[in-house]
Amino acid sequence: MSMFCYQCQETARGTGCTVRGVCGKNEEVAKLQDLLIYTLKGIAEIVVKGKLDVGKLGATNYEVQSSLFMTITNANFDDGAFENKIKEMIAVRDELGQLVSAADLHDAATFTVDTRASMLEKAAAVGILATADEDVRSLRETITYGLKGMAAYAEHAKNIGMEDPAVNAFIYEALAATLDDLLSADDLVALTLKTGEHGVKVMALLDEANTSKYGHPEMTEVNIGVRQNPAILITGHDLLDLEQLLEQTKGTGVDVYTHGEMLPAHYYPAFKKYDNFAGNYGNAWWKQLAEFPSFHGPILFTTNCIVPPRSEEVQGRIFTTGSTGYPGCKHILPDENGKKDFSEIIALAKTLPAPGEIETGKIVGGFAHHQVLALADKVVEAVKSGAIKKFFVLAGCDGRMKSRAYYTEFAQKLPQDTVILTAGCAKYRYNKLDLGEIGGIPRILDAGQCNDCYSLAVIALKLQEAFELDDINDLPIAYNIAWYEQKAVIVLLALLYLGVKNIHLGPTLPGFLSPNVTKVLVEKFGLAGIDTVDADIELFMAP
Ligand code: SF4
Ligand code: SF3
Repeated sequence: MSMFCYQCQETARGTGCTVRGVCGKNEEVAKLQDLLIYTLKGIAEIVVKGKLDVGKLGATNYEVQSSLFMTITNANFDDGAFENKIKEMIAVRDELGQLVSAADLHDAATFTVDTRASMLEKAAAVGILATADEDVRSLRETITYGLKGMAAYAEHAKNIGMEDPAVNAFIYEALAATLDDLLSADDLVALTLKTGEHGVKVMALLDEANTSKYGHPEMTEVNIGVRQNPAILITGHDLLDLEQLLEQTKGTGVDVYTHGEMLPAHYYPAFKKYDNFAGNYGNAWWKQLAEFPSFHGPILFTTNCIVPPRSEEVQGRIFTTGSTGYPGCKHILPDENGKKDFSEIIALAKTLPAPGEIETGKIVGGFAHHQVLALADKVVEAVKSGAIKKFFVLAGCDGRMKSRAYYTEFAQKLPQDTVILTAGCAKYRYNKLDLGEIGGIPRILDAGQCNDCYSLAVIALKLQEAFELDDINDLPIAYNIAWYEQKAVIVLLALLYLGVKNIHLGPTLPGFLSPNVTKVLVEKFGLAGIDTVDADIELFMAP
């Protein structure tokens, strides 16, 4: 076996990618990612054992979090970027290591490597399978993947100037715990839930950061057709990158379109002032190979998901920034004030044709907690009158597996007196269907990006209050969540921490959940997979 990775929904045979990632990640990148994670665990060990004050670690907190973010599925395929990051983080680790006695530190906190070859050799010994016990490995990886999602959201919030000391400290605590052989499976189950608790905190933090800077998302119609100007496509989740791009393209004659998870940016009041913010082009991340050729203009990746481009023509138009990277594509770094210079992208856009039309029309979104709570009276009334029988949280990620057609069919077959609450790129499976309205409330309410699942939790908690229920599970809300990468893992853990039961997760259960860990999740939380659409709808709609 040359590599082992089972962190995403597409993992080979549902058990693990062992030769090359289904995502396109090669053996070398997989191993360098393993070693980077191991190095971060070493830093965490020093921070925890040395009782270092996390609040005084300054840039290290951000560096650790963006390193975790780099290893999320489809974020970064650049082996050179990982080699450099490992070297940087080892230097950070060794500087911190001087503050504690090396005698009782784990190998992760002291190992040395200098060349690429020595990195790969070390990586082979410290990867996922180095934990022999299947259940301990499963729990350690569940926690680590949750931390990757948490770090991604923390990084976005920090880019906008906000951080939560409790989240920063927890990331070290939990990373260090994954090295501790004395922890039992029960200890690790408890830590998994604590990861969910901090998942709620980090999503609340990012919600606060985004809404305090860009306003509360509001009901918005987004154009999905094209205009005649040259244009740039921006994708990923980072709103600060989008803001900088809009500022720099303003008045240049170059339009900006969103792709994938950047669509919800249109719902924020702050971005509506830009006349060149033209609309959304295309669908979820996995449609890149089909949709990028006809866009014609440059493409800026701010976060996952990158699909390795198949043509040199498209690759030549791709730029990356933040935690993303792709070999051969230009990576844009911020200056010391966080400003990114996108002039090269804008100049390239001016030389290229306008986007080719792939569809026309509009989609409606912007139903984050503030907007839905503004409609609360209407919603509560519709439930009381029986006009709305049930809400379905159909949030999460999209992916290329054929079996995900389930979600389109599920949305189509839901009874007319139900409403879909969505967030994340999973929405593209049904957000262009015309499902109508119930008393002025659209039957698909899109809250935003995957992190805006936080909004769905806030809405549920507010409805619980409005209906004076003791248990969140007594609400007429069912959860049928699609997952793909590790941000969905932190969203799932956050929902479990909030006490949400009977979540259905698909299209397949995570390969990293061992049979025993799955059993715990089934018994304790009623977690389930998906069946056929008809069987599931019948089950969900049963009184
Ligand atoms: Fe396989 Fe997913 Fe890991 Fe890629 S991220 S190597 S597809 S498990
Ligand atoms: Fe999608 Fe990659 Fe997860 Fe933010 S863009 S939800 S998969």
